[in-house]
Amino acid sequence: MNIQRITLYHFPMSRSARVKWLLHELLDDDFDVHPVALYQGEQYGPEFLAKNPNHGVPVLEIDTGDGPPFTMIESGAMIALLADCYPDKALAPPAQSFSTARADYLQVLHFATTSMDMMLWQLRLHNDLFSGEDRDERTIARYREKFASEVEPQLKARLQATAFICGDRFCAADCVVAHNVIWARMYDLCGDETFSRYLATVADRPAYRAAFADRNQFTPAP
Ligand SMILES: N[C@@H](CCC(=O)N[C@@H](CS)C(=O)NCC(=O)O)C(=O)O
Repeated sequence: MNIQRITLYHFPMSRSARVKWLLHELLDDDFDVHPVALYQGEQYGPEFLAKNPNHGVPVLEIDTGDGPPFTMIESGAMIALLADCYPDKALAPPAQSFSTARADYLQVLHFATTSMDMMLWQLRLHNDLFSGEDRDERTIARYREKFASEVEPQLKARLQATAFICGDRFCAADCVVAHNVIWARMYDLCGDETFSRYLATVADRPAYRAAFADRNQFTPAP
């Protein structure tokens, strides 16, 4: 089955920016972006909930020209699938047989979209989105400490050894890890010079610049 057209439902700087970045890497500008007004609650409208009952972006519609488009609602799955669907772009180690490169890539990708993401989400909720009694300073302190003492050293060691997160070549996992590093910096994490160098390296990529061209439209609080 061939992919005819891809539509990404997107909000600037959010988790959909990871997918937008990878799409620019793979397809240049040859896909559609549908903005979702998260701060106005568009994600709770019936039309959006029919696409994603979890009321979040990214949502990816993959049109194969054979019936209605297939809908995806998890950024990690989108990244893994898309990188595999365009093997000529070589943004993921091939899956055909076991390789330590593939195992490491998948592990980093899933670490970034689950463990690391969970900590950043707690920071976002309690710093930017909750107010009053819902905002819990102890949760902020707990996850800041956990991120700084557990996550940062792991990422730093990798980025001191190689230019990119899984080695000397850029791969799809960089779209998630670098997005998470940008996100962490909103909370004064990942301040080390190693992360500045990493972000400067990926920021040279045209696809990165295209993906984050809308970053000025983002404000942390609704
Ligand atoms: N696990 C999902 C999480 C998606 C998610 O929570 N997206 C946020 C933006 S970063 C969102 O759209 N939130 C709006 C809401 O929950 O109402 C993924 O990574 O795709």
